[in-house]
This record gives sequence, structure tokens and C-alpha cells, in this order.
Amino acid sequence: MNVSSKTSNDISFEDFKAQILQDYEIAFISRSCSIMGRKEVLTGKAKFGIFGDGKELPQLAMARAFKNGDFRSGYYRDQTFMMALGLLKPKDFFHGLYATTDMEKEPMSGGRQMGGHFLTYSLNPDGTWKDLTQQKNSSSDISCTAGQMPRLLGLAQASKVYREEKGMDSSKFSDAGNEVAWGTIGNASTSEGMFWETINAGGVLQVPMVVSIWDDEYGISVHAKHHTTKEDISKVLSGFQRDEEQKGYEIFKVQGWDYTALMHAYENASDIARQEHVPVIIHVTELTQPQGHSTSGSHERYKDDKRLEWERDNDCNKRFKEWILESGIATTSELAEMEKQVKRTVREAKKEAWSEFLQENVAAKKSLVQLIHLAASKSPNKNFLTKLKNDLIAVEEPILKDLAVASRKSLRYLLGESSAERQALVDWVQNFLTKSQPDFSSHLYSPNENRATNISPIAPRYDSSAEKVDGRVILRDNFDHLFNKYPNALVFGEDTGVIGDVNQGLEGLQEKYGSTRIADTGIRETTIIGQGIGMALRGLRPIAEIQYLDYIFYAMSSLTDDLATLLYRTKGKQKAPLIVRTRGHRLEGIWHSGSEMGGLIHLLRGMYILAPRNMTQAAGFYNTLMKSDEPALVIESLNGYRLKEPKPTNLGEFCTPIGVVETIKEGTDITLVSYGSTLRIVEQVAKELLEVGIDAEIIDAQTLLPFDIKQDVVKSVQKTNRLLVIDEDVPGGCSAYILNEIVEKQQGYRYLDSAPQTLTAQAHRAAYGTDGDYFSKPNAEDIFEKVYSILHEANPQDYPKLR
Ligand SMILES: Cc1ncc(C[n+]2csc(CCOP(=O)(O)OP(=O)(O)O)c2C)c(N)n1
Ligand SMILES: [Mg+2]
Repeated sequence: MNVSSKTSNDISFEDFKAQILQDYEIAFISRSCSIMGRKEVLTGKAKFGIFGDGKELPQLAMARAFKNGDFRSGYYRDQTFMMALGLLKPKDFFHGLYATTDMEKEPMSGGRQMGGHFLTYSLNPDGTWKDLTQQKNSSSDISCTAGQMPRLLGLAQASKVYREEKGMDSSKFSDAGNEVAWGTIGNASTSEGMFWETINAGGVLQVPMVVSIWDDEYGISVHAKHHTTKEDISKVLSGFQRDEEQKGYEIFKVQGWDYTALMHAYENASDIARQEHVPVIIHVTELTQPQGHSTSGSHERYKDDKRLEWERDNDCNKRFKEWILESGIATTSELAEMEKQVKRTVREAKKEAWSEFLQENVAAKKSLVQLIHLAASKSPNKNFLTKLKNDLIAVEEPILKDLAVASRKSLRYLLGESSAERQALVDWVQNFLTKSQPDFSSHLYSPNENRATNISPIAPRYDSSAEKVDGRVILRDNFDHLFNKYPNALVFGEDTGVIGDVNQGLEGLQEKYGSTRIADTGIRETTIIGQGIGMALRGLRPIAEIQYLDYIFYAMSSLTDDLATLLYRTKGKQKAPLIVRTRGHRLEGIWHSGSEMGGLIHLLRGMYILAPRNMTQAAGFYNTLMKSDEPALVIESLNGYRLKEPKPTNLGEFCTPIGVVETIKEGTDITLVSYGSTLRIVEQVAKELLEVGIDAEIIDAQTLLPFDIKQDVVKSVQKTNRLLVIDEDVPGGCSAYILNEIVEKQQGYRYLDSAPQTLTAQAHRAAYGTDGDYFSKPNAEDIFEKVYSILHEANPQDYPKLR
């Protein structure tokens, strides 16, 4: 639907006038920030700038439609929106550019993110939820184009779930599902698969999301003709338009310089999404980039004169101003006065931010200069130290790096000296680093009491007559307890609902808990994770199921870029306690026997990665994770669902500890560390090794991230003096990581009498069939021979050559 200009008739003309002038002021503040911000980068005070100039007007309309409890999931152009809601002041904006680490001053990330990445605080300082219904919310931005889309789906779906499921605790999250999730995306980014996957899923799920496409015809230097079929995204999307017969989207197209049309479109979109739970797309056309894409380049290089002229004429702020003057809402001199005031205020804010950014560093520089001076006065290396000192004095606007480099280098010139002055410098460096490092490295994981690694273990209990059941039955009955115990818990994925997952670990639970809480989804791994992230951000406890581990890579960007970085990039201001459930390790063929743990543990720092050896351990991990509030990936053993395990009596209660290894078998001759399906083979081989007089100790790593936080493995190595890590990842994958943990971090090298080794799968994916498995993954004979060869090398007398 093309939206035409129409004056809102809900408010009086005087109020409308006041609103317009207020909006113009914000647009002008935002523009002034962009213009001055660019200069800050070009003069070297800030490293990079990406601004919202040319996109001010639609954001003002979006802000007017945005209500308490609503969520934004957007991208780097939305500064005007944040300013209109009072969530970003010019001074904050400049602190963001300078990367001030103090979150009080740079509220968007404490300097961790580039400017242009916004958020609001969902959490209290102790990590508990704020009342999100009483504030306007923005999920934390990421730089990856369209990366905001999958999470948008979940943010919107939360409203639907809260509206439909009466038993949930929605007190801090929803008022009967009346919240809209507002997405923003650039026109070029709609080329990404994530955009299309989200749009399709949003139409299927009918969730209250409003997706605004800021269309400036370009994606950096690349014109729309290379991005979008027919160069018109709403035209291409028109098949999603709902009609009398079929559900779908409401689609609006509106010009980005047309204030009243924008207001009208956003008011409408808000009502439709909020009341009817129908998703809406607003294609905002004819936007511009007055300063080009970012500070990295100039758009004069790729836009012709005609386009540049058109952009100047159609700059939304300019046309807004012309309209205000034409309509007699204000006079030229009134606006000129306002503009003058705004420029002055923004300039002041910029100056203040810069001086606040420098303040502590300048003080620290002063004390450091003094300390180097004192140390130099007594040192034979006085000349070198004085040079260092003078170089530091010359740095008028010191950053932390200047201080770190000068102080640390100065110690090299004081080697071998034992003066109090040297000690004072050593202490200074130590304190400086201890204080500074957390500003850049805290909150990879939760520091709070209920962090996952702090949940006390509870052992499974068994009746004397405990029946042995299929592993999947333990999982299923444990999930039953969890859904009963946690009303905000829900699980969804491919084949998760009606049949209760492909291995029946959720069998019958949809009938019991309903199709919202135990749900089937389309085949779309990225947005399954997006649903999880978004719903977790709004107080639900989602379990997102990825049918097979091998398909998790489809969702890898949302996991690594969004979920795994969330706590870190928000410095603990937002959390998404999403549990990702999947199944992997050996079964059959290239795409059903993956165990790519090395890739996962490296890409998903910030999540827990758990590889339980059986379903009891797996169930215990779910129980632990539900007591905590951190994101995790649980990889169940594909070939373990039909293996018999004794059924515990305390289902839903027993907790497998996270970050703790388990000794499965004690032994004296060698420590074997493994996990998951391979562990069962290791256990079998250990029995065979006993027959040749080798008594192996077997340790189940269980938790790959983090690995063995109590450092128990090194105690085993101290006893056996030999170490072999066995897994079914590629050579140099997870086994190398475990080896590094034990040999370097736990200092296991001190106790080794034989070279520490790894035994892994082949470098290729697993071939199909029993023989394919045997020749691709480590088999019992491989393990036996590897262990034997280590003992043979150490003691050929007792262990003569095998082959
Ligand atoms: C996944 C990914 N690919 C590439 C980039 C680099 N990049 C940043 S912005 C951008 C262009 C985006 O254009 P558009 O979506 O139209 O937004 P605009 O900046 O024009 O508002 C590109 C290619 C990125 N950030 N993420
Ligand atoms: Mg663009």
C-alpha cells in the first residue's frame, strides 16, 4: 500500500505543531552529531564513524509509535530513533565514538562496540530482570548486515507466546502480548538469506513485528540494481501481502522525506501489529546518505553528480524544514535560532565528552611520568628512561595504550635494579593492568551467583530396583519434569512438536503442554536460533532444537555473532539464556556423524558447550542450565538414545555440574581423556588393555567449554605420568584444545614421562556405513594400539612391539 500524506487528526493543531518542532529539533541534533562525529574521526580522535544522517525522519515516526515494553532490533543507522526516545544524548554519542570504557558515560557498550550500536538495559546490576514493560527496549546491535533479523523474530514471538499461554510469568515482560518488535534494516542488507528466512517465518508465525527498510538505493558503493530484483524490495515482497483469504504481511511503501505520511504509516503499522499480531513491512524509500556510507570512504567516488544533486535536494531534514516553513509552522528565523542553539549544545557535549574521556588518563599519565622520573634519577639507564618519559609527556591526549607501552617498556631499563623506585613502577604497571583489562575482557560469562558453573551438582538417585530404560526415555521424562517446573520453558525445532523430536526425546509432551510450548518449526536453523535469542531476551526459557549437529552451521552466524557475544558486548546489561539442544557424533555418513567440536569451541566462546556421554548426564545438564541463565549448546549422542540406562528417581532435580570432569575408571598406567560417543569405545578398550597388563584411567571431559575448571585431570597425570586425548574431531581440533588445557594451563608437562598425544578421526568427514565409520573415526583397535605404543615406547621389555 502506498501511503500518502495525511495530517493526523487525533491531536490538536497546536499540539501537532509542538510535536513537529520537537521532532525537527531532534532531527537537527542528530544531524549535527553526525556532522561533528565525522570530523572527530577525520581529525583522529575517533577511529571509525557510521552515522544516521539522511535517515532521521522515519526514525522520528517510528519513535512516536514505539511504546513501553516494545523492543527494537535494528542496525547502525538508528541514532535518531534512540535520541527521540531520550535513550541517547549527544554526549553519550561522542563517548561512543571515543570508546570511553566507563559505562556510566558510554552507556551503549562501555566502548566495546563501534559507535552506532545501541542497546537499553534489561538487567539490574545483580543480573536479575528489570521490568521491561515499563521501559522502551532495544536489543543490542551487531555489525553483521541482517544479523538483527533472526532475533527480531523471537522478540516478536515472545508477545504471541505471552498472549497465548496464560500460565507463564509475564509480569516483567509483557502486558498480554501487546508489545511490538520493531526491526530496521538497510535496503542492501535485504539481499541476505537471514532477511528472507525471517520474513518467511514471521509470515508463517504471524508475530507482531514491524520491519522498516531504510532504502537509500545503495549498500556502501553498490547500487540497488546489484542487490534487489526489480530494484524494489516492497514490489518483490508483495507476494507476502495478506488478503481476505490468506494471512501474510501488511506492506507499506512511504517516502522517507514525507513527515505526515511517515507518521501515518507508523501509527497504522503499530496498531495492526499490536492488536492483530500481524507482521508489517514498511519500505521507506528516497532516503539519502549526506556524508556517504561511513568515515571509511567518500561517496563522491561512486555516485554521479546527478545522484549527488538529487540527494542534496531530497535530504529528509531539508525537505522536512521546507515543509515546516511552507505550512507556516515556524518562520525561517525561528528555525535558524533553534539550529544555532542546537549546534552550540552539541559542540559543548562533544567537548565535554572528550575531556571526560581523557580525564583519568591525564591523571594517570601525571603519576606515571613522576614514577619514571624517580626511577630514572637512580638508574644507570637514566638517558633511556628520560627519553621514554619525555615521549610520554609529549602525548597531550593519552590513551590507555600510551600509558601501558611507556610503563611496561620502562621496566626493561630497570632490569636487575632493586630500588624502591623500580618497585613503585612495577606496582603501578600491575595495578594499571589489573584495573584496565576487565574493561575489555569482563562478562564473557556471567559473573553472578547463579552462573552455570556455580550450580551445585546433585547426583541422580536410583531405587534398588531401578529399571533400565532407553536413554531417550530418561530425557523425555526429565523434560516432562522441566516443563512442569518452569512455566516459561518452551522447546521448538524441526519435528520437535507432533512427533516429539526425531528420537522421541519429547514424545507425548505436545499433547500435555500444548503446541506453543512444544512446537514444530519450518526447516530454517538460523531463525530457530533467532527465535530462541529473541524470546530469551524477553524472559522466556527457550530450548531451540537443531535437528543434527551437522546442520548447526546454517545458524552459526547467529550463534557466534549474536548469542555468544551478547553478555560481553553489553557488558552484562542484557542476557539471553538460550539452551540449544542438538545431537551429534558418530552415526552414519558425512552429515549425520559430525563432531566438529574444535570449530564450535573456538567460535562459541561465551556459551557453554556440553558433550554428555549418555542421556542421564544430558538430562542433568538441562536441569543445571535451567537453574542458571546462560546460553549453552548441549550435544546429545546420536547413537545413545536406544542404549539402556538405569532410570533415576529424582528426574528434573539431579544436576550434572558444568566445567567438571568425571573419572569413569581409575587406573595407574595412562590417563585417557575423551567425551561423548567415543568414550564408550574407550571404556571397552580399557577392559581389553587390562588383558595385556595396562591399567588405564578414563576421564570424561563432559564439558568442553569450559574444560575442567577444578583442574582434576592434572592430578590424574601426576599419578599415571602419561596422557592420551581421544576424540572424533579432526586432527588438531578439540583434542588439541584439551591437550593445551592440560599440558599448558594445568602444567601437566611437569609430570609426563611420555610425549602427550592425541588420537582423532581422519581429517575428512566420515564415510558412510560401518566400514566408513571404522576407517574414518577412531575405532577400538586404533585406541588399543595407540595406548599400547605409548607403553611400548616407555617399556619395550614388558610391552614388546605389536606390529
Ligand atoms: C555480513 C556482512 N557483510 C558485509 C558487511 C560490510 N557492510 C557494512 S554496511 C554494508 C552495506 C549495507 O547497506 P544497507 O543495508 O543498504 O545499509 P545502509 O548502510 O545503506 O544504510 C556492508 C556491505 C557487514 N557488516 N556484514
Ligand atoms: Mg542502503
